[in-house]
Amino acid sequence: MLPDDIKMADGDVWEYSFNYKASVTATVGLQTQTSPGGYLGNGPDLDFTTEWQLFEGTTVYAGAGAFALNFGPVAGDYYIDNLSFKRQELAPGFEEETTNGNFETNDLSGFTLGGSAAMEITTPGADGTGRAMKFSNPTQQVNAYEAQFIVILANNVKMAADDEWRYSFDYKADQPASVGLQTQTSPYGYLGNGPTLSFTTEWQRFEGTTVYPGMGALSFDIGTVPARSKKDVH
Ligand SMILES: [Ca+2]
Repeated sequence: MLPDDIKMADGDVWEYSFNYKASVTATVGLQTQTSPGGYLGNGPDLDFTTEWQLFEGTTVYAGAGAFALNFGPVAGDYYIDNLSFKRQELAPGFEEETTNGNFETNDLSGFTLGGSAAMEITTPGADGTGRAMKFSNPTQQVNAYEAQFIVILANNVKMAADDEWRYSFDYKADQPASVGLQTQTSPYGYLGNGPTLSFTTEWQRFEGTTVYPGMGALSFDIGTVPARSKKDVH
């Protein structure tokens, strides 16, 4: 249970970790709850063994105020230690420079498309509730940049060499795919290539701090991905 009736909120960054083991081998589902007994959704499964393991996560479950380990199906003794939940505030001087980055409103002014790409809001979001963005490539292209989902930094801001930036998002796809990120001065203005993401069918979290001087937009280039593939970011 989180103290002081704290609830996780979209836009928060939470880090949590604990050690766990059991007297038996068992898969135990982690359940997110609004408060004890108040079902919210399902978190990851833990594969308990007789050895101590460390679980570390950063996913935010909006509305969560408690977590339960559902160990009813397997009889045994379960051990947990070093349990930690930490909410990280934005550091002084950091401002949010995405518009509707959690996709919970219909304001899509911070996003645009290039080439053959399409986008639509989908449910649920990465935390099992709320909404996420789904972008797709209806027609496989020759070049990756011929289908782009573009994130535009708010307020026409551009990264500067002496800035500090932190950025993060959750992402998954309906099939494994390698997708390059392209840095842009503004939508369609090629600046350079960012990291390549290995999408899988499970939500993953990307976190970065690299500064690309001049960058005002970031595109996900999916032109060469077969047409049935869809990408979700959150
Ligand atoms: Ca969301």
